[in-house]
Amino acid sequence: MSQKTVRLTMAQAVARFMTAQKTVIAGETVPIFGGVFAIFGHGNVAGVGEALYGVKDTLPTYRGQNEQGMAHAAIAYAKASFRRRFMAVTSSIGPGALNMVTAAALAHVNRLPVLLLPGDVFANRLPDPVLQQVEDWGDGTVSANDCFRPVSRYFDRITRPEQIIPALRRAMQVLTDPAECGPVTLSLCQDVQAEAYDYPESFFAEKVWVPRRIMPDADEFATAAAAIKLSKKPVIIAGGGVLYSEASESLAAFAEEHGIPVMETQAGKSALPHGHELNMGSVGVTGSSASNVLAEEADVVIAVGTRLQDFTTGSWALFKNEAVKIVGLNVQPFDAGKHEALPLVSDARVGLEALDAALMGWQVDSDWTHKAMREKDKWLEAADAATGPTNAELPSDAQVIGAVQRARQKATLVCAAGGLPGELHKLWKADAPGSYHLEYGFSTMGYEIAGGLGVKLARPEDDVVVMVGDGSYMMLNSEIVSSIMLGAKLTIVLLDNAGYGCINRLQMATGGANFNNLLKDTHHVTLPGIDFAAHAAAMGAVSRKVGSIAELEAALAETADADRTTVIVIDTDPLITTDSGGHWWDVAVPEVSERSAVNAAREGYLKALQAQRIG
Ligand SMILES: Cc1ncc(C[n+]2csc(CCOP(=O)(O)OP(=O)(O)O)c2C)c(N)n1
Ligand SMILES: [Mg+2]
Repeated sequence: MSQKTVRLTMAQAVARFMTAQKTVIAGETVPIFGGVFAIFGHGNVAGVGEALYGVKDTLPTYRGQNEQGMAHAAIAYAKASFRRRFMAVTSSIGPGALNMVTAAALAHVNRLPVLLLPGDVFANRLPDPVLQQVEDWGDGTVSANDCFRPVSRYFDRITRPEQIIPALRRAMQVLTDPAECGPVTLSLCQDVQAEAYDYPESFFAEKVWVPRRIMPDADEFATAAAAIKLSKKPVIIAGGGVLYSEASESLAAFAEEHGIPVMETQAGKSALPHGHELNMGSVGVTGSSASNVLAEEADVVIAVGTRLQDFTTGSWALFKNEAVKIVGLNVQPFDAGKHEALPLVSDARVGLEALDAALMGWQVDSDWTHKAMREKDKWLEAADAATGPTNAELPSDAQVIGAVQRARQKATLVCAAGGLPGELHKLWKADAPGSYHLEYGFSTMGYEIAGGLGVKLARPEDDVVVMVGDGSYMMLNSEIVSSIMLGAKLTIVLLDNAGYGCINRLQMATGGANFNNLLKDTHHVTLPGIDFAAHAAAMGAVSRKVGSIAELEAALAETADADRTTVIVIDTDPLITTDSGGHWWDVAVPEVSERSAVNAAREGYLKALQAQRIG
């Protein structure tokens, strides 16, 4: 067979292949790769670097400051694009590569596509050991990049140039599959990046990827529909899958037609507008009182596109109805069948629309729907009380959230770790689908600012507001520089409570002494007094420190039109959180301790465990 070929290096083949992959967004064919984040070193500068230069006008390369940060940005880009578009990230070998492992795990947990292209050691092994090579004297095939295996959906090491052909094909299948999607790692041996091969021209033909919408199985569907029809007190839990399937309208129609209240996970929040009368808000450990009261009584829980992690299920103690049945509507069978659920493997939109049609004419008893609406009103009153203006010298996180919400009503909010996610889950009023972007699958400190950059690249028109604690800021803030370089303006609101407030509270709740969380409780010779505004200014950001909620609102209004990333710092109280709503969370308390507070907490813990549904 005489196929037309083109002689390219393996790295050039990777770059060229990426430029040929397309998708359709709003009727327009666009590149499926939004770009490549790159930090070069040995192991990628000569091979991948040369290849990316060659395609820079069609596939832009962005220089980040830290490999983990770049990968966070790339992953956030995919999440903000509802997984319809994604990015690649390339690193040198050794430390550069391993800096991406945490991000790979983040993408794995959150089911988000990203193509990781770390450099690897020489396939020919002749110059071994090279700089930054982890030598394994028991196994010649192992390199540092094997760390990516458990946190990649697909991993391959490319030791011959032609291997990249099946590897990239498999990579695209995984990146675009709604059930399998997650991080793909192609570990590119540095000598092989530079080796040439006669690649078939057809390998670089344009390919347009359209999302696959999985239809339900007839038997599973009949069982699920029958269970819902028999229910008296059904609820819907909307997870991230609702957003990725762009199923908000179908969800609203289904809930309205049948009178079923909807509650949202962290990844699912903004599936319905907060003002929708059937949107009960957050559910679970950081749930609204409305959601949690209903979830306790529910006889059928229609779990749509959710992993049902412990924050959603209150560590499986939330659903108190003995007869409760879960219907697991999910593209991924692994999730659909969790906890004795009746699995309904399907795309969320297709599944909801099919259920709607099958249940046409059936409505839940209106008492249940009215109860939901009353509970929602009660919750809104409590939430408004928590977020209202204040003159307090040290405001709460909730009061800062209220100020941000009042000043930037249309903001797209980004956050990941600390005390803020719980407060935002309860209190942030999200409107448009995707306007609430929480990384709470892995809850990675340091995702916030880098993630904000990815969101802004994916949605340049959005007013992207990042809320971040002092601890997360200290862990990873350097992509502020990238955001300024790229003209990707972020508004960063930094809540400085001088330490790890949420872990300090958790420590107290489990009977622990205040120890090693707030800066004042750490072993130190000098107590740090970090000037965050000066730090951000030094990186080129517009920055200021404000002394009150009123000043914060004014600063947010004033900087709305700033031409670059802006950091606004406010001191907050580390001890206050919103009492209303919420649910127990399983955190194991020591069985024996010399501290009486720990013993008391242990007693409470054992009682709480009795409510846990095992299965
Ligand atoms: C990378 C990483 N390390 C550790 C943790 C555990 N952890 C969760 S929140 C937190 C403290 C966050 O501090 P800060 O950002 O100041 O927020 P605060 O708790 O004060 O609201 C820690 C240590 C984590 N989630 N991620
Ligand atoms: Mg803090």
